Amino acid sequence: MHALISGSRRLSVTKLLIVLALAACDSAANREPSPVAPPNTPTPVTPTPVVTPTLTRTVVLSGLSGPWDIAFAPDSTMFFTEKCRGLSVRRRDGTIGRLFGSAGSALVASDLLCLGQSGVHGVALDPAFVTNRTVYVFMTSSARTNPRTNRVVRLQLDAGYTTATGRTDIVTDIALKDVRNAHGGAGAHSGGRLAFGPDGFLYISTGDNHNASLPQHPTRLGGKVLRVTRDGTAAPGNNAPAGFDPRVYSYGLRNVQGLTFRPGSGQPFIAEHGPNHSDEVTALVAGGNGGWDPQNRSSLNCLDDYCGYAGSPTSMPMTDLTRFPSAMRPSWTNNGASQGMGPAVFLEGAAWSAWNGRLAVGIMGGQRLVILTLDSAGVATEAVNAALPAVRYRGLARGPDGSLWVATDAGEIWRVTPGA
Ligand SMILES: [Ca+2]
Repeated sequence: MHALISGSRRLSVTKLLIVLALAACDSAANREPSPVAPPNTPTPVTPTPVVTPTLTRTVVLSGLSGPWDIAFAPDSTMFFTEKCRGLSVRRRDGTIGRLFGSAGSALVASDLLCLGQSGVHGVALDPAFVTNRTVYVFMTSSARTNPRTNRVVRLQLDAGYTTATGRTDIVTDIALKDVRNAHGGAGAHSGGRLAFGPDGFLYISTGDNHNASLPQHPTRLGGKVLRVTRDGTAAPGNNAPAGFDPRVYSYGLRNVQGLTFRPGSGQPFIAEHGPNHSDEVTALVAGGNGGWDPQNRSSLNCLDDYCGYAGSPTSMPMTDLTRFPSAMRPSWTNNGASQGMGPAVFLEGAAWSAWNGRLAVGIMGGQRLVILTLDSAGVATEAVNAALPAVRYRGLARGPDGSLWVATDAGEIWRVTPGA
């Protein structure tokens, strides 16, 4: 059983703010600007004071097993996934039901494979959920395709949120790291976030599997963001390059686990882990290349032909503008650090005051929640840490009332609201 905890804690944001000096930390040129700046030298961004909301944090669920993602029905019913268990629901009366996944679920997925980092990841509700009761789940399957794959399954729920039926696997060929290699165990770098865009299409994030060829591969679905219809077919307007799988919306990505849409413009933004440097937030465009290409190169000593952990920000960049001059530039690079940047969601609503419209990004290794201010072009101009506990931030979601929901690797789900 999941323990319900009603405790509530108020935190003062202002006193605990850490202002990160953007675009200024790692560059000697920026630390010691010359009197006459040479062309192309970025202008250092001066952190500015911000009026921050007071945050109230409530632990809603605890004792979960690897909670990964959260989604809401319009009636405030909450869905959450646990990596090795599957999809569960928290009904409005607070009761919990296991809908889909391992033994004990209303609908058992006998092929659910919990493998290292992989298992059940993202959950998204159909935009017409109120009428069609349809949800989508990203899962790793043991089905003996060769190799095994990640997939997206579609389910129908009953009115009382007690059963799941009609499983249909709408995307079955998302790359999975099937076996261990020199860079770690099987199941690594599966991506796995799901979200419907304001355009009504389902976006699916994937990962590079520690497989060097995937991010730039035209037809294998690793290191990508896919954009599909409810049936898993390619959405119109993906603008994938000639020869690419038409489901590909963006490619050249590493391990995308943050996926959200900017209020107003509707532009998708992603967050992905860096290797030993440079986590990245990137604003996606249709057909865009994220510039990640960890394929072998003679200048680096690459184990198992994967250069993703070799080299430096210069020799193995997250966005390789030498190989791909037109690659999508990152909005933010976590000041050049790699801290396991994962989930992301835009805050929305007047209650957030100064943070309304800002991008919340969860960091796992770094154990913090970053609030990014973006300019009209999507470039981060300021980053502050939210005054919240130091935990591994695994999942973020926006509730129907605008509240921020957080899934942590400590097995908790929180509700965070602005104001007292
Ligand atoms: Ca990139």
